[in-house]
Amino acid sequence: MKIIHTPRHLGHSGHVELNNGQIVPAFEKPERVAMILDAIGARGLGPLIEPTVHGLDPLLAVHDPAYVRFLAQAWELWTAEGRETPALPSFWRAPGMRFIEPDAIDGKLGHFSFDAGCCIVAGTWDAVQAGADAALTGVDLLSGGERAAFALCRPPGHHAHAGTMGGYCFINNAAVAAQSLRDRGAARVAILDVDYHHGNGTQAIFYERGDVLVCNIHADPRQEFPYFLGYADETGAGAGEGFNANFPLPWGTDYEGWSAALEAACGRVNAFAPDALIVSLGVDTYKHDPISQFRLDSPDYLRIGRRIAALGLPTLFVMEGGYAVEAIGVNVANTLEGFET
Ligand code: Q9C
Ligand code: ZN
Repeated sequence: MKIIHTPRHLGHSGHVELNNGQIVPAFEKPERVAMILDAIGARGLGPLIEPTVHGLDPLLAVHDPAYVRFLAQAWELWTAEGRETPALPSFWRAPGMRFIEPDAIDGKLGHFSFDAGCCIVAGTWDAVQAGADAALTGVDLLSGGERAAFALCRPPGHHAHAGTMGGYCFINNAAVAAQSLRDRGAARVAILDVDYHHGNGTQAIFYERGDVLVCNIHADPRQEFPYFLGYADETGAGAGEGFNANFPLPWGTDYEGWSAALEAACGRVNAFAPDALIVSLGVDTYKHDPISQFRLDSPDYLRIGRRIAALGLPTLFVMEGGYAVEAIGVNVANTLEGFET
């Protein structure tokens, strides 16, 4: 399958995050993509293609205009205050405070974020746009009749809400792709999110819609980030009632427990009979992931790929998380190879 990649992701580097009470180099780093490319090359997967430019309209189809404007201007506003350090949010509203976009960049950073995991540097916005273009190029391929494609997006996207960044995510690449498929005539699109963390942004964007089914397999938010969304009783609302399915699993879950949830999620996708499937592909379910607590092993990703292929749907894989850099390439390549065999 075609793999959509551009070196423009490298603009998002040198950033930091707040982890265990300390500012540390971000776990979500450029080497992740280098390792995936190495494994893909070694495995003979591909070919690699560059994304084409799709502009801001498909992003604005799921994101708030004020938020997109903020992302485009944040670095300029931050450096206008004489700072050259990475821009990391550290102020948020509590319930009872005003929902207002302040003029000051420090206030805007809080207004448009939900954690100190999204750090903006000089090349972040360019990298983010390139990542969204990768997902949209994947949509082009599916619309052109390809069975599958892999958008090697970086930074990831599934934690980003319509107007909020968080969890290393700025633009929700999977949601942008799903909406684009709808706009190009797909009646129903399913999103299967297999990242270790709940895809809170994707869920929220489609929560009141019945045309996009969102299924999430993830660590129980009682124990794990993003903590405040991803519970099993979140089943959709309004026209979207019954079109959101969460499968929270406890820390320590291995492939046996995880694959039972995958089976259930695949059943939901099947019953929905979508025209296309988007897989939010995170491999932070891996047993040695440095920030995660599941116990999947590298060969398990071959089986995951095979099970997803058995759905028999046009499928766009969109890269999300995975922070065990030494294994991320093998785990992603295994998923894609499993899908193709
Ligand atoms: N101690 C994705 O996988 N921070 N995002 C956790 C680590 C949030 C992960 C803190 C992790 C976000 C796309
Ligand atoms: Zn994750």
